[in-house]
Amino acid sequence: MTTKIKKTPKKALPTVAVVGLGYVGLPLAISAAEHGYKVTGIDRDLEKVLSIKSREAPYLDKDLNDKLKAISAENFEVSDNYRHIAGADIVILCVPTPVHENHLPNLEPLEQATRSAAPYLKRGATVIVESTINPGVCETIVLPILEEYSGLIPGESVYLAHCPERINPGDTEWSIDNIPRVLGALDMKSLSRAYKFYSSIIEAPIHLLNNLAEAEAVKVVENSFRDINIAFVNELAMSFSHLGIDVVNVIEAASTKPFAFLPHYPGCGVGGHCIPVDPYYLIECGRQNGFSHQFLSLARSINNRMPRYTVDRLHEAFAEKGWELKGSKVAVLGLSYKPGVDDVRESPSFSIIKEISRRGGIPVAFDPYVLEKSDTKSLSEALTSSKAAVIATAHEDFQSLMPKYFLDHGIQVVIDGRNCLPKERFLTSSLIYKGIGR
Ligand code: SAJ
Repeated sequence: MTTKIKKTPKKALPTVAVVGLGYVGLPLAISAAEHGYKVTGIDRDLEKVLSIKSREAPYLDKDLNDKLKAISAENFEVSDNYRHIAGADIVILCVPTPVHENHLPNLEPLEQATRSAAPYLKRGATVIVESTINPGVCETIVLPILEEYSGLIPGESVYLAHCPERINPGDTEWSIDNIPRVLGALDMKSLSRAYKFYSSIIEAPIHLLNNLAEAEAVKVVENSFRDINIAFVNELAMSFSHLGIDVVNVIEAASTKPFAFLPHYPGCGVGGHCIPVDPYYLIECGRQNGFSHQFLSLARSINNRMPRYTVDRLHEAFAEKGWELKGSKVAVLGLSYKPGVDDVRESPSFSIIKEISRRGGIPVAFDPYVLEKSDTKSLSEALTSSKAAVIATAHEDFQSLMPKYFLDHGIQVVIDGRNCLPKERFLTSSLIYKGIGR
């Protein structure tokens, strides 16, 4: 007699909707699809949606492109219409949280995404915010919108958690799979639902916090920590240049201390959608709650000053040559905010370009990763027409340049805004070489 073993039907995985398919949302959507979830990706940028539909990553990331191509259509659909999230068990908001020109937080994209998603939320859905926000945003901004536009009751028919993103664009070692995460939520039910999802797609530990505000605080603290440390070495760079001390040598020497020192490096400025942005969320949050973050604000002003300081170095070099910056062409090498990426958000390169123009110079920009915003189609072309070159992004293509290459193109001044060139080789050449703090 054979006993039929009744197979308990495998409980279908929750369905997932990811709103915002940029550096954060797209890797997350792909990872969830790879782990068997049925994922709907939403983005208001139709071009991006069509690119992803055709299985082409909308930004430079080879690894992601390969993963995207391997995802089946039934596991990952994309749309620019929020009605496609209807029925999703989990809805994850991964939209940008930038700052306005005046550095005040701009929560409009998050508010808009929440307003657009809320009417399509099913009863019992779990909403997770991955966007970087300051303490209090979930409680005072996201929750009221959810309640008003979905008609659902937080903690009863809709759940909310915050799991701040920790994507490091261009990093091949740390990816969404192995970066530890932190998670806070409205209540235990929200926490356990969100934890179940993340622990099913992430191999790394997930650190649970007591509430939404603690989780919101973690990310802005992480990135403010980085910003103040960069400001510290930028200030040292400006100070040590008066003492003839190479600050990079000092930092590298200090790094030999096996504890209680974490190296950061000076440069022509702090770009990206995280580091120069997140501290302003904490500064404004403090201000609204009666506290003035003087230290964070000072660090921001030091880092914001570095593009101008870089052009000061250029001006010094021109003075040494007896040249006028006014009317002179200057090649600005690098537009993206860090090496190996095509992301120009908050890039200091544009402040350098603006400052050169303000002083009457003629900037000629070139970035092999950002050709559409470059003034020339090649490095050689950018150098040929210029008297000087400023390295603003430490792309690999630039790090290998030697003095002869510059001299052969008529360049006699090199300002190394990322201290990425072999200083000794340049100092022994006929070029004037100046770094940032070296
Ligand atoms: N920078 C310096 N000196 C430094 C480090 C960075 O001037 O010592 C400048 C870079 O040139 C760049 C900007 O700061 O213009 C930001 O550089 P970043 O390496 O911090 O790159 P991001 O913005 O991609 O930061 C991300 C962040 N990840 C998340 O927010 C999830 C950040 O938390 C990480 O610490 C960082 O990657 C990292 O460690 O690479």
